[in-house]
Order: sequence, then structure tokens, then C-alpha cells
Amino acid sequence: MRFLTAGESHGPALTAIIEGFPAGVEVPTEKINAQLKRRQSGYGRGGRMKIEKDKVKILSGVRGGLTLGSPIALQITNLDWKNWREVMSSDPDEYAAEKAADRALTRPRPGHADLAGGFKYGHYEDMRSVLERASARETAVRVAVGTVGRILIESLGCSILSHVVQIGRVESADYPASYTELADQASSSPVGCADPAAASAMMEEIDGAAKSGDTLGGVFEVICTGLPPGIGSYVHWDRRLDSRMAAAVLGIPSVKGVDFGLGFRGAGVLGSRYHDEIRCTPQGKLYRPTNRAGGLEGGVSNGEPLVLRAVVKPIPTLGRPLASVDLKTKEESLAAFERSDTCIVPAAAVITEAVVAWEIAAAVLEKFGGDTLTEIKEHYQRYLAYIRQF
Ligand code: EPS
Repeated sequence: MRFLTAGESHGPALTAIIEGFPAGVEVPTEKINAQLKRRQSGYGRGGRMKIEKDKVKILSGVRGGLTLGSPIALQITNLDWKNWREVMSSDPDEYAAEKAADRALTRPRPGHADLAGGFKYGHYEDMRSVLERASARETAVRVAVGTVGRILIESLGCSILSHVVQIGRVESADYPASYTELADQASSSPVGCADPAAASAMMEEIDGAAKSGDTLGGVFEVICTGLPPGIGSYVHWDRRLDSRMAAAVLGIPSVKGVDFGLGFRGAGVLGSRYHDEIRCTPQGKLYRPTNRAGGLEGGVSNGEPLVLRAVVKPIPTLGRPLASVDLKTKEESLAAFERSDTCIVPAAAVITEAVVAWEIAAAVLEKFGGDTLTEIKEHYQRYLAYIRQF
């Protein structure tokens, strides 16, 4: 199962093609749109989100609401395109070179792909040609793709949730242990944080950064429950479920680190206090009293909830820009600024849910195989019956 995306931030649309997705899965557009809406929301978002109302159009691969097994093409229209047509058009007759020159980006933003990308593709005279594709706008269509994968694993009994644990200097101290409560409280918080006191402090932190033209990063946690043991594999590095998920999550703009279970917080913990003991009930059922491994051992799911954290840096488009150089004149000047989000941590949590769902769905499909949902479910049920003896 694979996918490709295309589209510039201010181009006409974002598109994706999914290939290898099984037949017979119900893919309601409303489910995808609900995730797109979550991605757009979150305290600290900027002006662009007031323009866009992301909605998916399924162009192929689905008939009467059910997948066909053929490639699924998805499209999200950029509503801002109407304001950028002459600057971004692929059609030379529509493209207005003077207008494009007015919007040229010649003062690269430290921390963005502008300069390195400009060197690489020869776009140093107008780094808009870099930013248009490097922009996190592309994650809209990745959320759409991930939701298609999520629908598949949800139909097998998995659930995915996320919550924000840190924004700037504010950390959430007290969140519910029950995943249902955690999901409810996080989804009713404007910053996706299940600790109400920390959530208010996070919003103040965001207000402060916005006032001074600055930005904020943070940390969030994504949890997948209901995944049986045996997904992923220890036999080769690129089949480990953790390495696949880590690569996908690091592919989200601004994500700078990923860990699983105790992760970085486990560095100072003795082995005897780190690992999750294996116990057995009097009825002969294996269980783990703890889940510090985050549901993965040897790159394979072990039946416990899968727990992943990621850190996002503060986004690099600053209202009070850092020093840069105008590549037209080689004079030192301030980096470019048009508009920006102050904090995208809540959105990044939603995007991560989607990319994690996709990787899990791909690994689930590899384990259980099948061209139709019926076949996959048969294989899955047979495996669950085997696992139930432990
Ligand atoms: C984004 C759209 C972008 C930015 C943001 C994410 O829109 P614009 O550049 O028109 O304001 O708001 O992009 C970034 C965070 C980035 O680093 O490029 C979106 O749809 O999420």
C-alpha cells in the first residue's frame, strides 16, 4: 500500500493517489472532512485557516461509497488559489511575471527550507518556488490519505487518539489515565490538552508569543489502542513498526524528534525499572502490569496500547523576523514575513494521528493480506482466535 501527494500551498489544489488499498471498505467523505477540520483548528493558527475550508473530493477508486481496489485519487481545493492565480499558474498565458516578481521570496527564513531548497533546485532568485511545496499546507492531503488507512484499522477494532503535553514552557501535569476520558478532554480543549489548567496556561503562552511576533513548539502524544500483537517485524530494520512510524512522523514539517513509550524519559531509568514484566492470571492469561515500552518490543506490537510522542519546533515564519540575507543584493536584512501561525502543535498532533494510522494500516495489510475487506477480516479473526489462547 503506498501513496504520493502533489500540490503547492497556493496552487489550485492538493492531490494524492493511494494505490494498493483493498476493495469493499466504506470510505465516507464526511469522515475525512472531520479530520481535515480538526487539522485546521487549534488555538494559535493564523490567517490562512480563515480562508481555507478543507474538504476532500474523491475522484476515483470509490464507487457508491465503497473502495474498488483501484487507485484512489483525492483532491483538496486551495481556496486561496484565486488570490495567487497570476503568481502560481502553470499556464504561461495566465502567469504574470511582474506580479510573481512582486511576490518573490529573496530573504530566506532561518529554519525553513527556503535557502537549502533554493540552493538545491536553483530557486535562489525566488525561493517561493521552494516554500510553496515545503509548506505544511501539504499535510492537509496527508491527513486525508491517513484517514483512509484509519478507516481500515478502525473497522478491525483499533482507535487512535492524541493529546498535547507541552506548548512552549507549559507542560501538562495532570491528565486522565482512562483513554476515553483523555480523548474527550483533549478534543474539547482548544489546544488539544487534557489538563484544563495547563491548557489555559498554554493559551496564555501562545497569546504572549503572538504579541511579540514569535512562535512556539511543543510535544504531543499519539496512542493507538486495540492493535493485536504481531504487527511489524523484528526480522529486518525497515519492517520494524517503530522505524516505519518514526520515518512517517519525521516527514511532517517541523517534527524534530519521535519516541516510543518512556522514550527519552527512560534514559536514566534502570533496566529493572524500565521493562514491563510478563505476568499470568490464574486463568492462564498473559498480561503486563505496565506499558513503559509503548506497546512495541523488537519493532513488533505486543498487544499493549501503542504510545508515541513527538516534538515540533517553533515554526520558522516569525512576525519579528531573524537576520537573513537578501540573495538579490547579498545585503544583510530581515527574513521574509507574510503571515504565520503562532503555534501548530495541536494541528501536528492531528496530522501525526493520520500518518501513524496509515503506517499501521499498511503493516496490518502486510500481516493479514487480502484484496477485499472480507478476506482481511477472515484472516484477522483467525489470528485473533489463535492469540486468545495466551
Ligand atoms: C498551512 C498553510 C500555510 C501556513 C502553514 C500551514 O499557509 P500560508 O503560507 O498561506 O499562510 O499557514 O505553513 C507552515 C506552518 C509552514 O511552515 O509552511 C496549513 O494549511 O497547515
